[in-house]
Amino acid sequence: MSNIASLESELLTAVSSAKDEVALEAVRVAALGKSGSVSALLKTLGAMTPDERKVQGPAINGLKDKVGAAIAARKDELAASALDSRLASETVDVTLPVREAPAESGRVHPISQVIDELTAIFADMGFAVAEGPDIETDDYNFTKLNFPEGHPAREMHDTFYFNPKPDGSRLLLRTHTSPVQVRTMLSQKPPIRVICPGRTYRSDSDQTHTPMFHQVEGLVIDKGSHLGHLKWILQEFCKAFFEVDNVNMRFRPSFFPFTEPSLEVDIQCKRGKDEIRFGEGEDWLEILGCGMVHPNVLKNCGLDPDEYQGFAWGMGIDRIAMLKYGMHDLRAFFEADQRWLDHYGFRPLDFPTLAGGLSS
Ligand code: 2NL
Repeated sequence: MSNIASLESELLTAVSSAKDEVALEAVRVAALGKSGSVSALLKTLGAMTPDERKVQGPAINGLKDKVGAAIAARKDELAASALDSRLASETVDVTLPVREAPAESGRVHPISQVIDELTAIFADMGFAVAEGPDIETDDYNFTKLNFPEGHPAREMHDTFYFNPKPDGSRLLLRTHTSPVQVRTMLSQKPPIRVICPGRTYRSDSDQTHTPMFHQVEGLVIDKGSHLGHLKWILQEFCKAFFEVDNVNMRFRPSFFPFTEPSLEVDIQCKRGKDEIRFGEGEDWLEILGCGMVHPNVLKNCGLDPDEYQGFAWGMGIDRIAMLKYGMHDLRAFFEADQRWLDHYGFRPLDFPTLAGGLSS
């Protein structure tokens, strides 16, 4: 066998037995590299006679091309089998459950959920949301709301007071959200349609009362606002919030210093062992207080009671949240127990909307 023929069979065997791309590259360098065996043969052409070169030239170049082609083919083969083994080992199990993204694993507290729900309902009726500070003045929390100085009605609210200032005035934690409406009347011109959800504070603590709780109040001021409007708004609210087609409501006379007349509102319900249903039954459940804004309050807030009249209502958020979502112990709301929140909390990206469903 000639030199060339034996080198060829040696190189082709080395190429076909190269196990990976690194081994194949070593074969290439040993054959076609600068000091490779094929390159060495090519260099011998220069010293040959023209007749020898005519024969050896095509033979050596043929060897170079053949080995080059074999290396390229083996390279493709190795790349394909490397891909095959990756495809075989790196599988994705598409039947595994989707892992929750961190942004979705948190939960919305039921109070926040209920505030979002009632905001959606009242926004649909044209109400804006107003907010104010938790720390208030005696003037905004009581005096402007027609609680006269030294009047027993002030004692009805177990107020948390701060230490008096040198001038004798005392700040306090607001006992209701009404000061937000006072601020709204003082800073905006009628017509006014606002709801004021937020934290309120009273020094009271037992099974059904926590020192901090949540209220939502509503206020409408215009030239012709009357109790008929108020009844319609409350009825629509109750139907939407409790997600029933019909509610029966009962309006009973009551007293609040800031409204005249004042009314308390019950909705008809059926109490079961572990649930309460609205729109049926013979029981009554008190859910809110309301009335026509007292002329003194309008005056105190810069409005002429001969030109404007309005109505307002107030409702406990914690209680309606418990009613709607079947939570029995008010205190669990504020214990920040992760297990309670995992159970009763809401998914963060499910925003309540009237069209999409409030509690879905
Ligand atoms: C209740 C009763 C009520 C209001 C709140 C109000 C606010 C202004 C003027 C007049 Cl600025 N009224 N708010 C009116 C009636 C009742 O709350 O039982 N809340 C839990």
